[in-house]
Amino acid sequence: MIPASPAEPSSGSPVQSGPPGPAPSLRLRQRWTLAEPHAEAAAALARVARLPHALAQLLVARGVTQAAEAYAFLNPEPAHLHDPFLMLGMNQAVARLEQAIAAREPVLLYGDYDVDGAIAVVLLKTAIEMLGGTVRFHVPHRLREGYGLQSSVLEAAHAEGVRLVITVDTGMRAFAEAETARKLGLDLIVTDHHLPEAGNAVPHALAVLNPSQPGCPYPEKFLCGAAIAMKLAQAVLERRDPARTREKTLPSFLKMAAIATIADAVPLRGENRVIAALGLRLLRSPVGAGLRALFAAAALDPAARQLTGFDVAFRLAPRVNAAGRMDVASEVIELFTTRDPARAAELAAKLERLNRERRDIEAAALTAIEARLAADPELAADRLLVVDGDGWHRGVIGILASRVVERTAKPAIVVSIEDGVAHGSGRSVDGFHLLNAIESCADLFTRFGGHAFAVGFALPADALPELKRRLRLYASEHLSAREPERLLRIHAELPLDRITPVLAGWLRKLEPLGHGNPEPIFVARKARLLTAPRILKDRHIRLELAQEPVQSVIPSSAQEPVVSGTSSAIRAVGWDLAARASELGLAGGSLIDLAYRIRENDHPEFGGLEVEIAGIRLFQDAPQRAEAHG
Ligand SMILES: [Mn+2]
Repeated sequence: MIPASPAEPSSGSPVQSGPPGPAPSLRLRQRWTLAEPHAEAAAALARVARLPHALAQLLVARGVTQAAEAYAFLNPEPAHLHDPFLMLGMNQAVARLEQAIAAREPVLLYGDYDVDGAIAVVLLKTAIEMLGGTVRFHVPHRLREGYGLQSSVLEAAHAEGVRLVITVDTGMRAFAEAETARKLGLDLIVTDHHLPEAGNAVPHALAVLNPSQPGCPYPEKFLCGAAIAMKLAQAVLERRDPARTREKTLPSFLKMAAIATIADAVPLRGENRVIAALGLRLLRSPVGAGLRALFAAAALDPAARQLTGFDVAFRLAPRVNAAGRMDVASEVIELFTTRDPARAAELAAKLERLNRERRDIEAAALTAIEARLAADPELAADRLLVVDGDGWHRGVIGILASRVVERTAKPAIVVSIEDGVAHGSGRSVDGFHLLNAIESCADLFTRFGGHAFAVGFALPADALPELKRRLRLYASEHLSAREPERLLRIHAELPLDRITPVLAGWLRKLEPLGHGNPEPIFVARKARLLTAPRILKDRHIRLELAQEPVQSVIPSSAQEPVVSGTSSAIRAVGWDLAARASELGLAGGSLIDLAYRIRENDHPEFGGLEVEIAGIRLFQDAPQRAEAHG
């Protein structure tokens, strides 16, 4: 629907070549919030499961409190996948699909133009063809057709002899189109993960597969669209040959489903974590021509290094999504199904070109937006930013809005004006419900939708001044006039002398990281700079740090011997923090509080464990427990 995909970093490896993501605005204040320590539950889990306390604390924050659950979380395996037949409607869907395959009826798969929708089509298409069925598919054009099922496509398919339509990653709210299908005599199976409409009505179809619909007992409620399609594929394949499906087909499907699961930003817990973890592991073994070509284009070598959630979210997914943003997504389906390496390379090169084009367009528009904000202090002071431009590519306005939010810590809406129509896409910040804001202007739009953090809409261009006026008024009533702050969520306290290779090894078991399973950010209080900060390229800093003795709330455990004393130094790197360091007057001997991520640097000379600074402030003797300004 509305993509909430994370921003792609501007540079490659965060360790060697610079900071991930855009340069943060140094003018913004950073607010640190320390997660609830769950001290008792974490201590109990650490003791019973024999885990480092910091890891136990992270697990408890993810809802994992029992030793058996912790073991399963840290060691995902195929047995943790749920039975597809637990899904409401699966029996009816499988029966109808088997009938179509047996009768060689053509089946229309109706998808979506993002990674999730395209992979969903690929998985079901592969399964149906393996069983001898005939498939055609339709992926809507993002700009010409937009998201969702279209009656005209159903009518055309019907005219061509199609009698069964299966939607993937879409259809949950296609009430009118379901009615069209019924009138035409088309059987419709909806497979989708988007939430049903308020009131929980579901479209009238032969079967609806969606764990979020009322009455569905399926345990994992947050599968992505491709994973639901995989469940249907698995169910119909298992009825034919359960052993082969489990041993050969399902593993190959999991590779694709893992990519969709990470790319679609569903929470990486429960079964999603199992799918993502198993799939990434399986991607080490040979894959089809399309994935091979895509890895090569993204300069990834899964045989040399285990792929991470970050690799998929920031390097693979943007390339695949570029097809839907800039052009026709149906070529993605060809890429993932072709057996011809030459054709795969050609299609991957095209994705690469589209992605570069997307980045260039985005960068140029962002420069224009920043120039406008710099030139117009009144606009820049708005609590909710609305910026518009003529003909900004509609495939990138959502990403642009995310970029403006990153830079300003304010909710932002980017509007592209084209042929008298204003198309907008907005992203929000914690605590401001953007859809409510938009809904307060509902009468102005020809269409709008979204949720608290992301919205999309269209309206006649001449109504734009009125929209801006009303949103400014709304923001003045619902957003504080305080200077915006960037929120830094810290997950646990960890003195620097507790960073050990053993702990780093345990933390690696949290992979794949991503939505719902974020990379841990720790805080260490009272670290001493052993030398003056070293400035890198005028922008970045390197620090040599040692931990001063602190009263730690963290008990030790058998797996985590406490490193006593403060003699062992650890290296820290701070991207774009040179100005901050001089503002704080950092010098050899300074005492600081540090929010950080643990990094394993494989540089031949400077290898080993180090920390990447997420936030830095002078040591505060009486730390506020919950919140502090830095
Ligand atoms: Mn989806």
